[in-house]
Amino acid sequence: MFKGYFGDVLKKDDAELEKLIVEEFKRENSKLQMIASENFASKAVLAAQGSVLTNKYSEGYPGKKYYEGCQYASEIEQLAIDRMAKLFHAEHVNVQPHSGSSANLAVYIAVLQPGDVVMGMDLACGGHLTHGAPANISGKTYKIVSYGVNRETNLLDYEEIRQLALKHRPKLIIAGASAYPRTIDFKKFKDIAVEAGSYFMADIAHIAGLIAGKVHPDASPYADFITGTTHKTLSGPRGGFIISKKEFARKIDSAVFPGIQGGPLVHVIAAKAVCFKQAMTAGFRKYQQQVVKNSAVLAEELIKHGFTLVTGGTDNHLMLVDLRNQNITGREAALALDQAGITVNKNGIPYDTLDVWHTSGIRIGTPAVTTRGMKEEQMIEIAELIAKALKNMKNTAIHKDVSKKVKQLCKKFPVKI
Ligand code: DSN
Repeated sequence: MFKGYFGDVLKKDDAELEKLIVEEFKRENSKLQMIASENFASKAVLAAQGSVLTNKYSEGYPGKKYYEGCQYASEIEQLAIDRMAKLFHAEHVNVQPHSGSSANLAVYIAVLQPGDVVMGMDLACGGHLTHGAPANISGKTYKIVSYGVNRETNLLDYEEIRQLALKHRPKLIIAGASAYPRTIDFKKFKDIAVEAGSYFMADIAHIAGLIAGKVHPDASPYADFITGTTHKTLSGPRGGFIISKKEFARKIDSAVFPGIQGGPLVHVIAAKAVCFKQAMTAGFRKYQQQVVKNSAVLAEELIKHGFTLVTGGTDNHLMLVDLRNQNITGREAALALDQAGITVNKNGIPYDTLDVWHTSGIRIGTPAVTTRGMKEEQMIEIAELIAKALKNMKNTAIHKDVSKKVKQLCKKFPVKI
């Protein structure tokens, strides 16, 4: 039976909570986790995050902390900064953002004034909430000009983005997405930003691991600011980061603290340091290559089973399945798959006519199953299981069989904890 890396400690003090954590682990271990933004953190990452460092306040930055007793907290933060700088060829790094959303907000606060024009990818076309969605503080504070994708190809249309930028002259242009299955051309974005007189920010939250593993082009040579998260393809702890050119260092640091945050999460920063060390290894590079290979095979197989993929396939760790030809909604598909043991999320497709609660698509990602050690052969099997489940929505016997096969597959590739 799974005990967790905390042994019996939690069980003795809080059996009720321990049980819930064990149940969650069982859920993660016995189903195929295919939400594209999720992954499994290593035991070392979990150990650092669950350490005594959670006890320490260390407001400020290494070399200038506002409390006493910060010598080790400072060293740990500096280690995380140095490792990240090396990994991403960065001039300046801030590892304190609690999340990707905080990282984005800090950049906005550092360089924008309320009412400034900002250009980001439309959430409905695969962008992120914090890139100017009306419900988010970004959409409420700045004048947002959203770009989408081409209606026919569903690809980013750089000429259209350029025209929009030249017309609106945004102060900041954001590249980056949550549901875009193709390579993003950061150089093209930079050229557009230069021509329009804009700052350029790349939000690499989804693809940070791919970039570190050199299977997606780097944004560092082009972006004034890079934001992201450490828990997705990087497979570290849940948290954010900002990379910037040196000239913005002071502005970025003071936007994070004291701008929008107080005490940094030293235990999370320590876990980020572990994750960055792991990301420098040859093994990590191989892992990222496998993530992308698995994604390509899964996409190809789904197409063979008669599914339509947005943009016709994938270059990265995720794919978007357009379910309109299957006559089911994204919500119906995601619920059915989860019941069968394959956890994905419903997702709007570009120019979706259904609302965000129902949607016409699902998003599928390979980072977590690849962390378990699954390869091309398993992707072929997973595509078959997905097809069986979605093409027989009312057949409980088939769904039971899929669920049984998923459990067998998960047993063969256990989550290492
Ligand atoms: N919510 C995350 C995702 O699933 O893509 C992005 O922040």
